[in-house]
Amino acid sequence: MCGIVGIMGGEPVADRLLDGLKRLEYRGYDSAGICTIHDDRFDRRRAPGKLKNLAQRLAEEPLAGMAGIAHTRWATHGAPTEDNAHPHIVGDVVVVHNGIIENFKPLRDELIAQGREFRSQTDTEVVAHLIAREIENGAAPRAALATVLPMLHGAFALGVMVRTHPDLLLGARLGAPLTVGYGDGENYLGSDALALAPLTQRIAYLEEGDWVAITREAVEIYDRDNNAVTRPIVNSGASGQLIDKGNHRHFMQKEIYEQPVVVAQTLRSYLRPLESKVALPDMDFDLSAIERVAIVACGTASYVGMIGKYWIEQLARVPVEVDVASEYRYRDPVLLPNTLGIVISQSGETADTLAALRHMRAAGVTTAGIINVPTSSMAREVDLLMPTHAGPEIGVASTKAFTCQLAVMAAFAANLARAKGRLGDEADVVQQLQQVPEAMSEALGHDGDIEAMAPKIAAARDVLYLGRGPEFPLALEGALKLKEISYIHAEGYASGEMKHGPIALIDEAVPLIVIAPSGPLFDKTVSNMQEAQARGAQVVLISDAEGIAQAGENTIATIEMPKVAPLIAPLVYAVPVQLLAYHVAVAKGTDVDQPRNLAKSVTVE
Ligand code: HGA
Repeated sequence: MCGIVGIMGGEPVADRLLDGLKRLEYRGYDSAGICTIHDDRFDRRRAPGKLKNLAQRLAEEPLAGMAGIAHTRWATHGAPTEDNAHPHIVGDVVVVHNGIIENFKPLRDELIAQGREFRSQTDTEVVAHLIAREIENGAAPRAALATVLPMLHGAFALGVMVRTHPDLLLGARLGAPLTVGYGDGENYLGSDALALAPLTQRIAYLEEGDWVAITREAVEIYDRDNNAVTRPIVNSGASGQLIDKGNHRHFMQKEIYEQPVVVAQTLRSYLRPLESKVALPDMDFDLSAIERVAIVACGTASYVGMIGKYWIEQLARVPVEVDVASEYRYRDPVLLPNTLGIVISQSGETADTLAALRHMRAAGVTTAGIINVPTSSMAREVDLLMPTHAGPEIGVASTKAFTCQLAVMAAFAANLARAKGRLGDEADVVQQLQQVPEAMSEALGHDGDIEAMAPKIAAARDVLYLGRGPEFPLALEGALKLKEISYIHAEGYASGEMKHGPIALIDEAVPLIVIAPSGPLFDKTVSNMQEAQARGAQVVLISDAEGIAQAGENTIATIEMPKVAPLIAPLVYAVPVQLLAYHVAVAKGTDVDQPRNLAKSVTVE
């Protein structure tokens, strides 16, 4: 979601701020802006739409100045227009904000009653007014910020500058990430280390409630009680190079193709092949004491949770419940003793999942996290971090993060099963998991077949996906992927559910994508598929050679997968499901990497 970059610099900042925004582009946004301080005045350029529009504005009217803040906005309050784009200037104060000020309405009413005028529909503008009001009443910038922060409810990362103090850059965070970068005669503020990578590798991650005063010479960090605190300065290791697409047309395609490598990389840290063991990172609690598991995640990650439920219950016989994070704490879940709470998130900053994690921790539950960004809020707050090693994922539609999360989930399920004395042949499990990268490569080998049949799906208005067992959540993932990037309406169903309603939707115009590896559930899935075929369904069957030989007749296409053990089938069958969505989107000409209305790191509730 939106990105913040700030530079208190020794050289002109506008181009570098724009570059920082480009590095945050992957998060998704719908407008952008930059404000600098120059000759004791603010100078600002903003533009709706992509960064190229802002770059164009800057080319027409360049911005001077050695200090400034910049922002990419994913609108939550007010349309993505130029007036609503950040930075917001009120009097001597300029503000950029990530998150939502939940109590903005009463604050705004109060400010309007005091005669203050608003120029945008954003919640953010109240922050600028509140700080400006303090400044007008004689407060110094730091004191003004410290007074205003406790008035704000919700989640925010803020960047603030005050015209009369051109050598000071302020920042604050609560519920949204913000980092400080340490340079040479310069210091920085950024949503993440990636944004600051060309400027510095020396990064401090602000903690919840922290605020910071940045000058060229120094960085002073304060906690929510305004005590000066130190936060460790770490080497971010983030690459200064802009991540590029290599030979691929889109980041999503590149990331789909990276999967054999990154899944192997992820599995490597969870498998000890020589000892035939599946291993988790060290933990200071006893897995064998876990009597139930509660998994919480959003979107694609929640389907990892659903697949994990099949695996954990089958292998370890430990009951699992899976919730979407936005519902979790509001349903007041019953958290029994000896529950392990697991959160799953690519960014580790997903606002709803983070809130669910905190809910579990407050209830005294031990927590674990399957997370791709090891410096993220969730990674730092869980009791047991189970990292994925997918590398930065740029495409908004998750692909490699999904399969790496699955790989970790499979390793976790096997560990829990062993701790419970129920794993059986561990060497066999290790061997199956080790086959994943190669089987994924083989699946990628069928890319051409999928590309060739994609136009048939691209013409559809609605598409249904069917799966059974662990392939049911994969059907949900297939439908979500297609919706996200091709804007075609799609739904996933447990194949046995078809005749309880969805079969009414079937006619020749509705393609039915059936995910059915041969194995114990195959015949039942095929019966459901044939019931739909009898009613005119246009079936695409994704199966192995055996399954296709048995049931591939009367389909509009078959996609052949290697024959794999049921445990690893969801990892392997994820590949054609992703490729299908990708090629359909390409055939439709949509913006694959930055689909409309979507954001990558969803830092608002
Ligand atoms: N609520 C603010 C900022 C939105 C945001 O954080 N997006 O990711 C706005 O709507 O401008």
